[in-house]
Amino acid sequence: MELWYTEKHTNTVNFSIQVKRHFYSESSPFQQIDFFESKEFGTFFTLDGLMMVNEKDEFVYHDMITHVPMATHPDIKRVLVIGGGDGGTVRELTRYKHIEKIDMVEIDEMVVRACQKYLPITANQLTDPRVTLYFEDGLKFIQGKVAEYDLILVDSTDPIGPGEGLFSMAFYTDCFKALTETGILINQHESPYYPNYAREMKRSHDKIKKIFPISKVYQFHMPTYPSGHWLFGFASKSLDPIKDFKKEKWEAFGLETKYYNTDLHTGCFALPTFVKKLLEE
Ligand code: AAT
Repeated sequence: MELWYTEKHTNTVNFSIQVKRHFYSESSPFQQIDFFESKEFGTFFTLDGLMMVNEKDEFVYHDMITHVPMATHPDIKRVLVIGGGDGGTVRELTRYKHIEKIDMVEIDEMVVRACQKYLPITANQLTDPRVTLYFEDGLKFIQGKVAEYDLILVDSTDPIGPGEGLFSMAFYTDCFKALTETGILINQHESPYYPNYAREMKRSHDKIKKIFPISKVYQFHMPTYPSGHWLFGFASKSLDPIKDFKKEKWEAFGLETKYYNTDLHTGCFALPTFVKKLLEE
């Protein structure tokens, strides 16, 4: 008998992956957590029935959330990750030897513990001595912090459930205050393609551009997220991801990456016309 994982991408579109087994299913105080094993995508986990991370395309997301800001501001020393319980974002950050401090604030400890057990491919650097884990709501953690971080990476779920507050005006304002003068905020920015996701993309962008002098959006290809077309937001107090791009400096780090490269750094900010229109409307 064939076993299939099916996820609703819109009311009339489903996405399915054949699975070998569904081996973990628990309700945490925050969300429903499920782990599966599949032939095509290896091990993957879902939160409230939505794909978060799988072994096959996680490199796309984690390269793009990390290396774009690191190549814009190569002197980043203090970083805050909000969400990201699978550890993939932290793994990429730990590859930079000059980063001194990585705080990760994840609301759901159960996600982290399950990923350490079943997804070591992403969780394997959470024990790096520069990393401190906080199991709290990122929304609360950031309140009252002033000029503490050079980079904030919001590696969050969609704006439903515990992730909702991480798409609010109050949260983005607190992030602005928590950043240093050359600070950068990267946030999980949803997808421009299906209207149910594009609505959130637009709402998020409209808020961030009111707070940050520089506010851009960049894209990448994520096969297992709805439509495969996904975005991160790049917001900063002073640095522009294209004008201030430090190509040579980043290349001198000598990091091997599977998705990100310095051509893509500029390319990913070139948006299709329908996306530009949606963002400008
Ligand atoms: N690295 C890609 C994985 C994720 S998971 C996002 C994480 O954000 C989850 O572990 C969830 O528990 C955590 N989270 C949600 N809300 C909060 C909050 N308020 N404070 C701290 N952590 C939170 C991202 C997947 C993106 C999926 C896009 N479709």
